Amino acid sequence: MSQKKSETPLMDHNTFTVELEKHLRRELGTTPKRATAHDWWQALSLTLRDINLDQLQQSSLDESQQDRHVCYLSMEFLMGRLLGDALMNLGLYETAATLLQSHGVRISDVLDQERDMSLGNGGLGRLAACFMDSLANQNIPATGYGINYRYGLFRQAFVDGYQKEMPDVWREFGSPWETCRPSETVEIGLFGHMEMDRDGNNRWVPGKKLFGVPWDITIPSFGGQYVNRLRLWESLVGAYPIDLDKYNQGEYLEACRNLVDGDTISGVLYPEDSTPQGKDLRLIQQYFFTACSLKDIIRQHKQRGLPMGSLAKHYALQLNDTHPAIAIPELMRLLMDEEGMVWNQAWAITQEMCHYTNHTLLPEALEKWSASLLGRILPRHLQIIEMINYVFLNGEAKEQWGDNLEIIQKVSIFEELDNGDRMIRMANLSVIGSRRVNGVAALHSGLVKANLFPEFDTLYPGKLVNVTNGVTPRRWLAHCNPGLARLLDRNIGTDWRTDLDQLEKLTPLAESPDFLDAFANVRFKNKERLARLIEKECKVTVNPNALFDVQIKRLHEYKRQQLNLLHIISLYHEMLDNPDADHTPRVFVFGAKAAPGYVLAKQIILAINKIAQVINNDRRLDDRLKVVFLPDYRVSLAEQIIPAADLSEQISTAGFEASGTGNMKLGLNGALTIGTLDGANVEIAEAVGDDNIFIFGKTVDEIAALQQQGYNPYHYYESNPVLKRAIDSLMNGSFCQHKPDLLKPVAEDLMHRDQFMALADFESYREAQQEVSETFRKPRLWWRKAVLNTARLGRFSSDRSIADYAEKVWNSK
Ligand code: F58
Repeated sequence: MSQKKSETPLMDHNTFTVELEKHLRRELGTTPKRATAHDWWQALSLTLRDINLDQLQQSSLDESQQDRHVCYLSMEFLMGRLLGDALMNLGLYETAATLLQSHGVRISDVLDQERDMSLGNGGLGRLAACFMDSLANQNIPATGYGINYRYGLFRQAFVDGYQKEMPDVWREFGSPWETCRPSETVEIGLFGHMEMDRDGNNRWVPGKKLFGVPWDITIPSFGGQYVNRLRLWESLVGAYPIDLDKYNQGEYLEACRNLVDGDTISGVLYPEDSTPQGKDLRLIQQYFFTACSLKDIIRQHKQRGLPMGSLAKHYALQLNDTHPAIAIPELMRLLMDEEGMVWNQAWAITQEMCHYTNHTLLPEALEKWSASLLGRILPRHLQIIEMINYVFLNGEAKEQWGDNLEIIQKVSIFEELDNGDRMIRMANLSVIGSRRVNGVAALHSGLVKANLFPEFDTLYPGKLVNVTNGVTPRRWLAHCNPGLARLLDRNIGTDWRTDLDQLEKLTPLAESPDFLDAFANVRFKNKERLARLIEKECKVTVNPNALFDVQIKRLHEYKRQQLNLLHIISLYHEMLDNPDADHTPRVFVFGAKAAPGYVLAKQIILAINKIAQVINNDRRLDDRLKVVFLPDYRVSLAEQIIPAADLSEQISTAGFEASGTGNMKLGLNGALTIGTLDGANVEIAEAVGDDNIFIFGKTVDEIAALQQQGYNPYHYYESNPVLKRAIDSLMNGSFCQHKPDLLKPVAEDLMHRDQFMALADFESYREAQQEVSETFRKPRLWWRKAVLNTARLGRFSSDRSIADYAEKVWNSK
């Protein structure tokens, strides 16, 4: 799927200068002479936003166009910084850099002014951001719908090795990228009760009304001709935010209560990863943005003069995990209660419009809501969900399975609890109410069919499909690695930005010593840059000639940062035992946030920090081993780490990482992967070939077998002296003499529980790591593998993912 990029920028140098200065003077009240870096950042952002807004009307918002509009509903959009990417997309990067330079300002200082837009936790949110980019690049009309959180994912600092969380005030005085559209405000209801109207129909009388105000962000394609938008909802209370009676009686706090309630709904992003919290505020957030989005879609449809019966023909909803699954009963409610349709017609439209992406198999991460809670907040929706379940169980399910109670109980939307309450399984609701359900990598989608929803796969053949994730090459190669981008341009042309399969043309160059040198040189420069950042952030000096071994992702037991740590300790011991041996120098780089309530994950962070401190200060090592944990891992930090990585750690327990996308970003930039046969690693291994990746560890089947037979981590501890010594050193206070018990909880968990079987994979991991060290000592061999990684990972472009969605899921192009 290649798109032609524009040869000339949408705005010439002179107009650009005039527009930019206009923004400086009018919006910011300053002049080029007096402007601070922050002023320049704001003015540049406003100028680019304007260019995009002009194009928006001519492309995706053009009402005459017939393509099905994709509405990507997601609680999270992890956008990162927007300016650098936008300058590159609009072909104005050099123009801006030169102009700033003429005022004595460095463009990098200006780009650094931008606070990341961290409206997401991790992979799921970043995927949504990559998909928005690719939808624009595939010229598919699309809107991303989400929440305009006032506070994004917490900022992370380390205090004495402990993670400390601070609020993320990312847009204290507004963001130049966001345009408020108050005229498109919608009203939604919450709470209340059901009533019978005069015609005997059930009617919902909400107890509370809320407004959703849309804030739009433009998403340009490469070249800027095609522009989509992200529409984020902010919650506002009704017409009377302040109770003046109470206010006049001096009850100031009580008088403002409404204001506080209304504000909290879009106030904060839930900082959880992998385990959703069953809190009522989260359910209200889910309903809030979903209901606002559906109202918005229906309003636009009507504005175009189209009949309600054709809604599904013109709009496809993509539910990013089950978080927006309440869209299914909400759409039914709108079509029946507000548009007067009968059940069957409303159901046909709903099932035609909705599509659901599953991102996890972890049972504890599958969302369930208590029916009594949901019924209190959304009484009409509970009725509709009950009806959907009734029709399903007495229709399709009965036809297929008769009275087989075991299966009926499994496929039912409701799970009956012993205490009499019922839980609503949002995943079952999503499968029943959607036209397509997809997993996010081939292995994962296979497991979705075989283990998670086998009954649904039998009942609805063809409904469950796979769409392997991808990453946008504009941000994750062109923008973050300009050195490599230039090298590629010189050798294979420039089209790879919008047609990543072009990277295949690099294959013969993997045999050219000159090209390998140039490739290695780019990496070295990137490592020097990262080394400077490490020095600044961690006060640790690292050697850019060492192997940079990188693990960057959320901190979770299944991702197994603890396995990495055990290997580091074993290397440390080995170096102390054999100080004169020829060890490959390594720098271990970590970046990860732990959910604030996830105790063990935070203990693992503490352990990494404590061990880093000891190792980094041990002079006996001669600087051959360093461990750094960069604080506040986020998109803009990833952009600096990824181009400098030699080794990409993708070491989750097989069967638990649905896909991973960091694996794709690192591989694309030429890092070699050390990984298990999990998630998209399997497809990455297929693409690059067994010789160009370090695969280790138990397979999905072997993990399942081990679980079946009863996993005993202590057995591995006892029988492997290297492992035993590593764990003992955690136990006995070697890494924190002042508080010898500090790291005990991590050691004890590993020995006695080890839910994700790190110990079972330790030996195989260590062997693979030895192979890594040996290979790194043979530069020709290493760089050949690195080039082949870049050359063969073109299929992991999110442009390909979106083309797959269009074909297999939305039927849109
Ligand atoms: C991630 N899920 C998967 N969830 O773990 C990863 O393998 C995959 O590549 C990625 O999705 C994209 O498909 C993920 O990031 C969350 O962060 C949820 C946030 C809300 C609570 C539950 C977890």
